[in-house]
Amino acid sequence: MFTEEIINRLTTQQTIELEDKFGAHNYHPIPVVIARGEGVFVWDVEGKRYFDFLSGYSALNQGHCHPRIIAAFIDQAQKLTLTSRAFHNNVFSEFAEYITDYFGFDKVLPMNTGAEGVETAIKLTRKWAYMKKGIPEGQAKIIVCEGNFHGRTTTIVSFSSDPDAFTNYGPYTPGFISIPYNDLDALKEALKDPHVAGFLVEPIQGEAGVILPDDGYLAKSFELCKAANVLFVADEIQTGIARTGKMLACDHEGVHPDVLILGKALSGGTMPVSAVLANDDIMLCIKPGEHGSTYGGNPLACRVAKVSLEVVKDEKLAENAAYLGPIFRKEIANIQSDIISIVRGKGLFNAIEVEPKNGKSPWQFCLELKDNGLLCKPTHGNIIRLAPPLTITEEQLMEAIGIIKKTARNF
Ligand code: IF1
Repeated sequence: MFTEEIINRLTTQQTIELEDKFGAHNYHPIPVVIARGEGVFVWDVEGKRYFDFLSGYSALNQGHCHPRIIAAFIDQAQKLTLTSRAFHNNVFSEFAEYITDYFGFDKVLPMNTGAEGVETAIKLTRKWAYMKKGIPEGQAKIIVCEGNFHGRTTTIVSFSSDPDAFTNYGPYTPGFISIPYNDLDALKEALKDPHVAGFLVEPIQGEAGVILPDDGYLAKSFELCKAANVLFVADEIQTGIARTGKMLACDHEGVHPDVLILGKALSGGTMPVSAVLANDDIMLCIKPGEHGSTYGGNPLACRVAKVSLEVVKDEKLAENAAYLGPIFRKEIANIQSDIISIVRGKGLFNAIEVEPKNGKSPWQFCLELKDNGLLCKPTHGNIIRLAPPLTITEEQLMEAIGIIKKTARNF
């Protein structure tokens, strides 16, 4: 822990007022102003410490300001940050070799945000459909699941089932078939369409509220896709990189996706880095000049991403998540409280459902958790995602569980 006083010219209230005046109102944050982060903790501008149980929506699996990641960031930032892909740089090739070996694919296409990774996977799947599967140009369809969250571009919200995500953003991009999540019969039926190119799916639906499919759903879906010559495209932007107790959530069922999308914790919460991985028969459908981005594969991102992945293995974060997850769920399930109705999750990717009480809402519950030193935020309705950095120790987890118990008792 650091001891330095947090010197801030503005108080929490002053900061929030300034943000409200000059920042777009596209979020409604929990009223806390964070000034420092270290490991599983953050401190606000008044110096109060909190457990971070959102972890930047699982971008901070390695914890805040991981020393090895920050050291690599600073070192590379002082050498070379961007060349564009108009030229080669001395970092991308090593990162490409490392990450493709790490996840078992021939090639990687580096991008920046998760949404760009999803868009890349959509374009790649369509390219493959026309060039390899022989679907007529412009007729390719991609199956998606109701309740999905894959990002916020106009194409991605075109296949969202959440009105908050798509209302008044039309006209919408065609070429997507929506089926219920965790429904193999619906997938089987949709796969009968000869123009289907791919099945884009979250192995566990995050934004929908940490919705776990039945055991075997991923493996059976993969088999159905193979039988229909359709690409299985796994969005592991939130579930990947050790969050669920395995390196990938697909690993729980031994599924090796045709296309893998990574983001968030790929850079340990330092900067946007995403990546799409696939084998040559798919990836080489995109030729030079047919896709890219200014910052995609920049040396700073590649250096940071490589170290971020090394940290996950060296510190056995997946094993830690697999060990602590069941302890967390057992402790939360045993809280004698009429407001926590259910706890579910895998590894350290968990959520609780909170019943309103005495007219107080799940939002209020999060405010009281904040007052007691733990930060999280409701997702849809009464679901609260609880996802600390995977570096959390058992002792820290028990302390955080104590905060949740105390808050539930007094709610
Ligand atoms: C927000 C949600 C989580 C994702 C999956 C792609 C992306 C995300 C499975 C796009 C991003 C973020 C976006 C952020 C809040 C957060 C979120 F609530 F929006 F849905 F985590 F559940 N695939 N999720 O979870 O990645 O472009 O953001 O880098 O937009 O408020 P991105």
